[in-house]
Amino acid sequence: MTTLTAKDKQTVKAFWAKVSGKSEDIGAAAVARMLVVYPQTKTYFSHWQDQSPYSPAARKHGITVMMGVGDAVTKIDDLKEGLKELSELHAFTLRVDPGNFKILSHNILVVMAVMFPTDFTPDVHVSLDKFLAAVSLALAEKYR
Ligand code: HNI
Repeated sequence: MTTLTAKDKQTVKAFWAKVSGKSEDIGAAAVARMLVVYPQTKTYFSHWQDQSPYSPAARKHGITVMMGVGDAVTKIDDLKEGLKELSELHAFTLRVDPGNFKILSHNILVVMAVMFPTDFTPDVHVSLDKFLAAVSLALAEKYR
C-alpha cells in the first residue's frame, strides 16, 4: 500500500482542522449514505430500534465513527499501533468484514466533497483517500 508522505499528513491535518467542527454532520451523512447505497452494511446494526438511515441511532454511530477518524488524525504517524484496540474490537467482538471499511471510507470522502467543494481539492482528495485507506488497513490489522 502507498505510504503517507509528510505532505499527505500535513494536507490531512490541515483539511481536518477546517472540517472537524462539522464532523458530526459528516459522520451522520456518511453512515446514512453507507446504509442506503450498501444495504448489506445494515447487518451490523440489527440491535438498533430504528433501522432507517436517518434514525438517531444512525446519526449517533456516525458521530462515533468520526470521533475515531479524528483520533486517527492525531495518531497519523503510527496508525497500526494507535488503532490497535479499535482493530481488536472490530475484528474479534464486532466481527465487521474489513471490506466494509473501504465502503465507509468512500462514503466519508463523498460527503466531505459535497460539504466542502472548495476545500476538497484534488490534492486533498488524494491525501485523504490514502489516509482513510491507511486507517482501514490499521483497523484490519488484527484480523490476521
Ligand atoms: Ni466502527 C463501533 C470507529 C468502520 C461497525 N467504530 C465503533 C467505535 C468507533 C468506531 C470509535 C466505538 C468503539 C468503542 O465503543 O469503544 N468504525 C470506526 C472507524 C471506522 C469504522 C474509524 C472506519 C473509518 N465500523 C466501521 C464499519 C462498520 C462498523 C465499516 C460496519 C459496517 N463500529 C461498528 C459497530 C460498532 C462500532 C457495529 C459498535 C456500535 C454499536 O452501537 O454497537
